[in-house]
Amino acid sequence: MKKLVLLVAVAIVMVSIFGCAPKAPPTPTTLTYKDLTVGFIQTGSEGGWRAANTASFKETATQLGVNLKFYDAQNKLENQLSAFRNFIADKEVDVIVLAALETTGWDEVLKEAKDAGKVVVLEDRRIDASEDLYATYIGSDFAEEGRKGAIEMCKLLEGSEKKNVVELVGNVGSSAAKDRGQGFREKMGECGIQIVKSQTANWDATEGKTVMEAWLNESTDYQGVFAQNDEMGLGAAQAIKEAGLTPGTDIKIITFDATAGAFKGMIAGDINVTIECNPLLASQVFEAALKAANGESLPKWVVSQEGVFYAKDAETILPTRKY
Ligand code: GYE
Repeated sequence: MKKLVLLVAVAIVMVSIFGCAPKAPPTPTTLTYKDLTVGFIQTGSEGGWRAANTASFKETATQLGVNLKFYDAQNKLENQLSAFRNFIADKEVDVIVLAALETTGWDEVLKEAKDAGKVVVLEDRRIDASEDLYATYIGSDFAEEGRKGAIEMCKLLEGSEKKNVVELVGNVGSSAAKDRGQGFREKMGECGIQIVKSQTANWDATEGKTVMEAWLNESTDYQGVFAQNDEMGLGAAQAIKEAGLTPGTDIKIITFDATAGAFKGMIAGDINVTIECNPLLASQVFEAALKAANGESLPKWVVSQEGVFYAKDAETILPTRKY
């Protein structure tokens, strides 16, 4: 009551001094997708998963009418950091979307973005930064994928006297590589799997082949390949064949992503199992970007729902796959 009286008193004074009522503060306009400009910093263009992820952003932006400024960092962290600062300086950009190459090194630019009032949404890869520096992260639980991978490798090596597994790792420092490796190691002990070799092949088929060739030149006493993505697994399968062994039989192979390439590899008998990782994240990311730009608070992590696919089902399932 006291407050109301005070307000009325102020209004009367205002009208008497200025001859007009105080203006109501402007109501913030609710942005729509057509008002939204998104600066998207992609890792690069490595492999089938990345191509599907990029395509989902370009296609969905066109469908929704979002103004998408797309930046391909060519797998260089310094390129991502400079693009981030460019988007902070770009008055048109409302939201910065980041697929981080590495988990560390982001605090400074995130603080700059916050000071500049830019919304930041993480997609695909998580980072090691304080959650109040970004609106939300939309992406997979890579550790859970790793755990699934170990469980599947245990099944494949059931009854095998030895369980020597070699690990083809993604780009060093990325959350996908770190967390898949950590998740796999959490579970592998349950059936006595040993990781006897581990090296990065940067998500690449050719590098995967080269690294596996080098290992096979040293020894052929391996029972499994834990390839952190499809391309590296397909490269390893090629090396195993050229060493006179049979991939999928003499040496079991599990991969991650479940791209069409993995399904073809499973149909060919080279790959035994692939753990799905969903690249089609754009519609969720744009929805989150719009909500955050309109001041809505969001859950800090929106986890992708993903499955596991087996060689026995590959022929039937491949025609239904979107990537
Ligand atoms: O597994 C790999 C890509 O971040 C989940 O990056 C993604 C990974 C994916 O290069 O194929």
